[in-house]
Amino acid sequence: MRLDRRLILALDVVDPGRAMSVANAVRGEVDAIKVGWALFISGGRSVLRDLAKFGYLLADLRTAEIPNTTRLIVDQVAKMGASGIITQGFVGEDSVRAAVEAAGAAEVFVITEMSHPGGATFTALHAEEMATIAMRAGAAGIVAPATRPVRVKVLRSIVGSKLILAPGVGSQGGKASDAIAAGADAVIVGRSIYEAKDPGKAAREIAEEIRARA
Ligand code: OMP
Repeated sequence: MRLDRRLILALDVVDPGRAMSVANAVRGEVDAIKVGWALFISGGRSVLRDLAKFGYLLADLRTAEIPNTTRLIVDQVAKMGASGIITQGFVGEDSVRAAVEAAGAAEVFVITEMSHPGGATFTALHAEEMATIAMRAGAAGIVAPATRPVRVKVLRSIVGSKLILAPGVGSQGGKASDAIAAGADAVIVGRSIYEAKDPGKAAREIAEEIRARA
């Protein structure tokens, strides 16, 4: 993943037409577009294929499965043109490894500690182990919480030069430049961009905030 803006849009809208218009509005302002289950269920494979034409498509059809099922799912996702794929870390090393193998040329990012309050209940307790598993399995990087920059810093010490993508900015209370200062390579931002009147401007402002402190 090439990170010029250090910003990834989480395109969590359900209407495929709106998805295309937001993607157009942020063209050149974000490094990647992340698509999750909501848009995939409503728009199907074609919406993913169309969004892949905008550049780096990060498919967040996250798997939490046994290795064989993980392999089947990730293989399908990679064939839809995804450049990156997100998977859960709590499933263990064999499943994460299956995702990395099935992804082929696509990069795999492993979720460690989740950004929402509930993420502190279970995922935070094992985040270091999940980051270690991600590294052993050959992942391109991890997902870590922008809502807890101190945890990003801890996880950075485990993943070395691999990528850390940090969601939880804006609507969840995190600040983009805090996450980057703690060691994240990029932030993942959804509602603060796609719900803005001018999504392009909202994305530009977040990238500028990051740049000003870098
Ligand atoms: P906003 O809260 O609207 O900015 O969206 C955040 C995006 O990041 C959503 O697509 C979430 O599904 C995703 N996300 C988290 O918010 N927290 C996590 O711990 C992990 C993810 C993720 O893996 O993308």
